[in-house]
Amino acid sequence: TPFNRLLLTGAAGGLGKVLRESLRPYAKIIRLSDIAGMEPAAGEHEEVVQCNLADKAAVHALCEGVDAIVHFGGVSVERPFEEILEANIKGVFHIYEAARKHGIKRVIFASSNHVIGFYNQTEKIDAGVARRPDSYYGLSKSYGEDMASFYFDRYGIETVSLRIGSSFPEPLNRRMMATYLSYRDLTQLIERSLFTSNVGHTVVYGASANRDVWWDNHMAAHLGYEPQDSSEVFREKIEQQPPYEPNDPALIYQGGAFCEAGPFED
Ligand code: 15L
Repeated sequence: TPFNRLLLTGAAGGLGKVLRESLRPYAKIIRLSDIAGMEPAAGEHEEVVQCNLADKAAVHALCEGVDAIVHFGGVSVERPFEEILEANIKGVFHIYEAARKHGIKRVIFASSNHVIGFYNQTEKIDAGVARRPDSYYGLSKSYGEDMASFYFDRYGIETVSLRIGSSFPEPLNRRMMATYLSYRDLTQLIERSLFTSNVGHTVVYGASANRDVWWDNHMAAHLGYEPQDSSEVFREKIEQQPPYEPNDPALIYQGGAFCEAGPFED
């Protein structure tokens, strides 16, 4: 196993629970962290550390002795700005500062399709387009990508930013037929992101080999990501759902319902 110790943040989350198991082959020890409680360590190969990403000193301690960071922690849906600021914006800064201090050379950042959510579903975009964040959540992921870019240019810390579509056991609605990313394909993306050399700051879209394609990954070809799954196997089931109304953002925008979240009044 090439990595001695991987840090996985957000280990109590939907994807964190999956990655806790599926990343096991890639490191001798996985250090698991979350603000929420987690299942206790299942053996010598796990370390469980509860940690608030907004707490700089705690994040610095968390990163001690770590070889690479898989950063899936933070708020994963639209919320008032103040909450996003703590967990996602301060959180990602603390992660990169800790990476710098501890000499950690590689970060895998769970970005999101919501950094480009206001593109129309009729547009096919690559990783080079201007971002069009659809929410405070999307803005925080956009900021995280800029943080990754800065820490590479300034300090040589490499990042792969995964613009994840919709990673669930199966697509939950018609929009997710295009954005679906299976757990198996997510795991492959992380494996490629950990083991490909000279990634600099690479941005890659996280979707399976679905029929309808909004995203073009030619700029991340060096990762060699080859999705194995497709949402097609769920089509019959999903098409039993009523069609969207013509003005539903889930039919218009890549980011779907995030495009109409808020405003949040005090
Ligand atoms: C995300 O970024 C969210 O974390 C996830 O819960 C889904 O809503 C996903 O995007 C999506 O766009 O489907």
